[in-house]
Amino acid sequence: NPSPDISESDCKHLADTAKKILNNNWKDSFTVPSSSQYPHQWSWDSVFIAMGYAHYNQDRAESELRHLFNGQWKNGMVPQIVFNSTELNGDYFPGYEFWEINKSDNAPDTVKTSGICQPPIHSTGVLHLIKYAPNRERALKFASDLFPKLVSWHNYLYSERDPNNEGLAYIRHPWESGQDNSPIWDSILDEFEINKEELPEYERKDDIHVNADERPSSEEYDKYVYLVDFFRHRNYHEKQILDDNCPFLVQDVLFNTLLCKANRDLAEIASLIGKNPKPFKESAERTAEAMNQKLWNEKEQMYNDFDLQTSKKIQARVLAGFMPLYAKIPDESQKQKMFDYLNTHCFCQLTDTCFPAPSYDKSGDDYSARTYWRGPVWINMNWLLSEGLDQYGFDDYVKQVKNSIIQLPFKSGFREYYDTDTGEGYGIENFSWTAALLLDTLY
Ligand code: 9WN
Repeated sequence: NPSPDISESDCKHLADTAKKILNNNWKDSFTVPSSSQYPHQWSWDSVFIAMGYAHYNQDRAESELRHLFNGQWKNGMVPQIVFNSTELNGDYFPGYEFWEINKSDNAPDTVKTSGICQPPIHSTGVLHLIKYAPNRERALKFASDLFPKLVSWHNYLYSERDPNNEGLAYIRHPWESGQDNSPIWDSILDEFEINKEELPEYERKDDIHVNADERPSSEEYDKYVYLVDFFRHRNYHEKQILDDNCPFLVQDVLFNTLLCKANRDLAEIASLIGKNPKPFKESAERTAEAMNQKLWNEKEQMYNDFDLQTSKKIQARVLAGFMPLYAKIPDESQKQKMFDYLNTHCFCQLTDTCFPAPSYDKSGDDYSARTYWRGPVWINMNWLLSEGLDQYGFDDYVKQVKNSIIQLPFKSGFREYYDTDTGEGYGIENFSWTAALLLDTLY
């Protein structure tokens, strides 16, 4: 129990509640992030969820990933959403019909998915399963079965999403980053004009169960929809999307960090199952090097995203800028600079009373304590941060971040995100990855 203020019996109770939440969100062969707000399967959520199950329900962990990969596209893309066929009319927009993925030759024949992806944390999830699942032999067999699909997913990112062969994959929609309305995207979204008449008619559903002021703005949603419309008009043809000047093309720090880590982990999986780890090690090194060359910002003491349309770094002081720690990308001098900035009032200093770590620098004018990816604490980001800091020996801060992972649900329930100062919970309740990552932290 890394949380000194919570008794063993309270921890046990908390873990039981977490398992109940996952159980309630389980839909026969996969887990929804939330039965009301997100009634389908989401890609990176499922990996975090499988990491929790790994400790106590190997069947479900495997089923979770297998179901997700059933929706893999023919070109290797693992889709952001695999739709729940029994909930096609549930409270989620954009639903399956809107994506029109059948326009693409690469879409799966029968499985219903969206037409974009999410951060590539899947190989990392599979290695986690091998490390922590009770039956290791079985986990290795599972990893062998999934191995070709993991390889084709990584290949997709390096072949389709890296036109200049830099070792960095681009994302083409804020939803692909997993951090939908992060301030990182402001400069790009403000820049591109859309003609309202050309925008397809749509109705948001994300504000039915959650307060609208905790969600992205309507201007942001217009841009999200515009981009989906842009892709479907081009039949999800990657070259066409590039040639027609897709207004959103970003080499994102978190996405590439997870790609680098996934390659390191796929190399380890390969060794364990008798395959050649070399190509994955090489890809990891290439990506790490490219991130240090292109995305490191010495002055800001963190990594920045790169906007491929303007050919400029995007200077936004987001927590995601510290994530390369997770893939051991920073060297000794970089890691110290990053930590010196992280450990300030901007992101919660060790001596502060707040809960680390807010998703955005608290000193920024546009910091918002309760708006989605513009300030609140997210448990998955805390989990990645604590794993990263741990590798560099920042033990005190690791303790504090892990403490947040436990204290926040203890105090405010299993919410989607939390207020760093008050610990109040926001977004939807009974959120799956909050439950799964709490379990992983407690096990
Ligand atoms: C769009 C499911 C997903 C998470 C994302 C989070 C949010 C979706 C939305 O919910 O995004 O993908 O509609 O708001 O930003 O990280 O995977 O939990």
